[in-house]
Amino acid sequence: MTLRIGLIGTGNIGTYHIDRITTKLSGAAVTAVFDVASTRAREVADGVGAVAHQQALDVVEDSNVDAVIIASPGELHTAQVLACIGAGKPVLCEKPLATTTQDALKVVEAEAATGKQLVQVGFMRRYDRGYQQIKSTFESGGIGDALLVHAVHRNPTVPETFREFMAITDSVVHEIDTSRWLLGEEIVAVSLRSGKKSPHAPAQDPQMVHFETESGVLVDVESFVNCQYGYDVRCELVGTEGYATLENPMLSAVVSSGARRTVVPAGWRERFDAAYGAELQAWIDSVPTGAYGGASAWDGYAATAVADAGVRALEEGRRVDVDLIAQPSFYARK
Ligand code: NAD
Ligand code: ISE
Repeated sequence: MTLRIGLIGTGNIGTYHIDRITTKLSGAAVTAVFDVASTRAREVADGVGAVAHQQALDVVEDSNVDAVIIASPGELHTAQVLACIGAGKPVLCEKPLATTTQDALKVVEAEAATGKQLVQVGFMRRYDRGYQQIKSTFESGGIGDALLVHAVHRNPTVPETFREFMAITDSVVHEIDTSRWLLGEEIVAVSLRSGKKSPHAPAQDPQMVHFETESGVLVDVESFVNCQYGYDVRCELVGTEGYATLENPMLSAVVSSGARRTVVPAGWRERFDAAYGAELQAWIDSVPTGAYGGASAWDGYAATAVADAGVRALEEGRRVDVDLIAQPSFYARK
């Protein structure tokens, strides 16, 4: 049976997902879309034989839509996810689940009240083979007990509208999720350091972000979103008996004149293309059973709470504790 997907937000990643569902993945078709940029939405809809609706909620309520993908700007996610929960429709929400901890909590409470998992958050790094290998090595005891995580998140450039806090809420939120997921424990405090500013950046950049986890693991993240040269994501989990490290996939290499040159991914699409595909296919396959393997609403809530603490740490120039509610039993497996 073909899963009929409605998609809200036909921008950058929304069209990337639509193209993949339509041309590369199996078991699903896009039947409805909405975007406030209505001409673009209609063009996208026409291209895949979908309906272009007048409002986001029309997508959710469309009887030809079994499940929804949300790819609109982050501040709209909560209302759109709550509408999906209200309609009893599974939803894959791009990160972040919400832009405030209070909003993320509303999603957790609404979903838990239904007694059924409907929400998955688009933290696609969980589907990257490199991250998965680090996790399986760690969980099998191959490097002992976790002590440290070193991470790097470099983007080539960001728009002029970039402000410091966005590096945390938009980019480092991925490291928040991967740290929690790899270690299997919550982050309890955040602090930040800024030093010399890149002349290419519209605001302070790079920034060093530090997390502390429940068991005392220290995580450092270099966030550098104007590095100019490409997209570079690194992660090393250091344990008591060894370490597991991410190797960026090599896209190609040229050897000439006594030197070997390899390609640095241009952006997140190139670096995580396989992960986005694996994430989407797994979600499509999971909808009929409800056994989702990706990040849950709880994970989205915890990530938002840590990001909020990070923004406060930035604004107030101090270490900030993360304020999480006790995990509802509904999310216990995760
Ligand atoms: P974008 O600006 O390219 O696309 C957002 C789209 O939403 C635009 O087409 C815009 O017109 C539309 N929109 C605005 N208001 C709307 C509304 N009220 N209802 C419906 N649509 C509306 O942004 P993007 O880069 O595609 O990012 C979208 C989301 O995806 C963000 O939350 C972002 O963080 C996330 N994202 C995730 C990844 C990842 O690696 N997982 C990568 C890129 C973006
Ligand atoms: C973007 O929104 C993403 O989620 C990418 O994965 C991330 O690397 C980038 O920094 C964000 O802007």
